[in-house]
Amino acid sequence: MSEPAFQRRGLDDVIPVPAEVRPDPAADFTIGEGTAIRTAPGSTEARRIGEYLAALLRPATGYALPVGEDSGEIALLLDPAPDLDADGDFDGAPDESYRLEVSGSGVTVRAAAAAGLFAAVQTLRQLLPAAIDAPGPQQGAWVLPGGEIVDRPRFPYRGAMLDIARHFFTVAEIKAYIDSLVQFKINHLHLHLTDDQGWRLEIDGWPKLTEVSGGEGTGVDGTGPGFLTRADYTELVGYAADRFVTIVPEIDMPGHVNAAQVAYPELTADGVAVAPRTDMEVGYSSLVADKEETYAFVEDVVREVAALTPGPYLHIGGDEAQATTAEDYRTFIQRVLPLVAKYGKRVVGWHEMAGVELPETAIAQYWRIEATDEGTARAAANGSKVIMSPADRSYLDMKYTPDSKPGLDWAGVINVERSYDWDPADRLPGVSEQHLLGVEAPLWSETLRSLTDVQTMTFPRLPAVAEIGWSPRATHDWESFRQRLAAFGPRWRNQGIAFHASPEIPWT
Ligand code: TNX
Repeated sequence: MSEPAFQRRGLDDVIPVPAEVRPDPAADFTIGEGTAIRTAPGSTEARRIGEYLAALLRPATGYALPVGEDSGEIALLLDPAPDLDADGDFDGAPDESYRLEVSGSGVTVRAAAAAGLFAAVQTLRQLLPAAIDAPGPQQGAWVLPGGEIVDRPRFPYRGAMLDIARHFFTVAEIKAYIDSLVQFKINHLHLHLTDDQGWRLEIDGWPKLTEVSGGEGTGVDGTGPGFLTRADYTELVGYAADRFVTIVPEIDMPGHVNAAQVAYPELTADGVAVAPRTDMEVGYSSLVADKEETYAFVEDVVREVAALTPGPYLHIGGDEAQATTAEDYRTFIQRVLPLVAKYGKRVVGWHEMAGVELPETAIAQYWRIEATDEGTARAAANGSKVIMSPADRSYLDMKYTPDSKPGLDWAGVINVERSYDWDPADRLPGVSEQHLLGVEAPLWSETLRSLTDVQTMTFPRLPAVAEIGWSPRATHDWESFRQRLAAFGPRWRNQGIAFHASPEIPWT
């Protein structure tokens, strides 16, 4: 029987492209029947990542791939001071950094922290043929290209956002989404939990938020009901953490609150109930800045969300508050900022929040399409970090072409080249490399109805934003990116992930 040969992969055929790659074609390693995985002695974290790697490789190889601490050709090692700086120019946070060496006798990964081993495993996965992602045994040689990779992130924050307010997605769907994202070294998932059309997180003491505004008939067109119980949310946070993803919860205020006001009329100016809304309008609802009930509500919600969230961030929205006067907006934000601090979290807000004086710990997320933004620039000058999410580049809910579906087009149509060919350090005057916490690709769900829709909008544009966030700026190259992206067609088909087969990419 002749084994169909798999295409040999290149050591730099990875997304995001690694910082340093030194191929050695004479040093390929082939994973075989007897290959084992060896993990750092005494580390339960390294062991867990070894098991994660084995679970990824077992279905397609059909090999046993035992994981242990004593022997094995694939070694995942923790090293407090791995040599990660061949160029002598690296002074960033080392947690996600790693060194990966493939030689004729095996693979050695070294990292200072478990997050680095996990990042290396994602690289290793991509170095194998696409058939590695098939759900059952495949015939062929599992060759890893020889040589050495030394890799580290450009920015500490590389995020995606999912809007589960306009359309709810289940715990299982969000877990599947996380699994699809971590392959590209995404390390934050921002969950947009509340909006005019729905409230999706159970809050102690305010049961009607989810009973009423998470129930049947909520979401755009009334087709996206559902909510996360506290237990669901906790389960998701844990699932994400196991994959080195930090959940960033967003409670959008003072605008985008119709669903809260439907459930609790005391949150309106006149205390009279408002009608549920399932249309796509924005900018019509507002919490009331000069009513104490507002802050009792906000404090309960902030306390609760902070208690459920181990990560450092709490996102308070702050966008499109057209129904709030400028004075009320300032009053409101200045009351809420200390509340977030009181419960131990660092505030993130859409950049409109930067119109108000911010503490330097606050983070502004730029989302518009304009070429300048005074508030964001001022916040950066005052020491605040910025997350770059320009809608005309990074919004995953924009259409790919004028007639592609689903999607919106208010920020333009965004093909793959447009999502790749920009740089966050050039986007706004006054906001440069050192002001950036990182990048995020938001996915709003007004037009989405299924996980398939989520995947189709995300892939292949999310990998573009992921590469901008991880890889050194000097490596940025559209021609190289589109060639590397091409290899993901069969990978995603094997993983059961829907994607937009953009004609810009020479899919294999
Ligand atoms: C603007 S982006 C919004 C959202 C919409 C989105 C649709 C932002 C902070 N606000 O309310 O869902 O456009 O693309």
